[in-house]
Amino acid sequence: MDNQAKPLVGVVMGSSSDWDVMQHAVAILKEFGVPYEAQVVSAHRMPDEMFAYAESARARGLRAIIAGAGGAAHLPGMIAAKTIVPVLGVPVPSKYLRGEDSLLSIVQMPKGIPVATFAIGEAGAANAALAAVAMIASLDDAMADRLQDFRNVQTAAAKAMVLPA
Ligand code: RP5
Repeated sequence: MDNQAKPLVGVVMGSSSDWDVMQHAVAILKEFGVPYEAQVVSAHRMPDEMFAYAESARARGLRAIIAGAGGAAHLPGMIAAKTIVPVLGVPVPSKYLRGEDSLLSIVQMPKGIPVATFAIGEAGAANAALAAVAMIASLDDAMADRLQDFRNVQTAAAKAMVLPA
C-alpha cells in the first residue's frame, strides 16, 4: 500500500497482525500529506527481502523508515544495521508480554546503530510518524507550518478541557 508521489517515508511491519497499531502511523502521514509506502517486511520470515528493502531505501529517496514489530522485534534493528536512513522503531503489543518484550528488543541497540524507539502501541506509532514529519519539516517550511498548526490545535484543545463538576 502507498500513496501516489515518490515515498519519503517507509512504514514496515513484521506481520499484517501489526496493522491495527501501525495504521496510526499511516494516518498521521496521510494527515500531513507525506508521501509514504507501507508493507509487511518480516525479519524472521523474509530476511532476504528485509535486507533488500533496507539496502535500497536511501537510493529510493526514503528520509525515514518507521518499523513496527512485536515479540522478538528484530525488524527495526536489522533494518538500521543495513541502512543509514533513520529508523524509528515502534514496539507492537504482544499477546503474552503486552509489548514489553517488543520494547526491550527494539530499544536495546548496541552503540553505533541507533533506532529511535517510541512507546508501545498506538501512541508510539503516531509519534513515530510525527517524528518523521518533523524530520521532513526541518527542510520544508510548508511542512513545518503544518506541524506547528497541529501543535496549536492540541494546545487549544487542552486549554478548553473542562472537568466534571
Ligand atoms: C512479529 O511477530 C510481528 O511483528 C508480530 O508482531 C508478531 C506476531 O506475528 P504473527 O504471528 O501475528 O504473524 O514478527
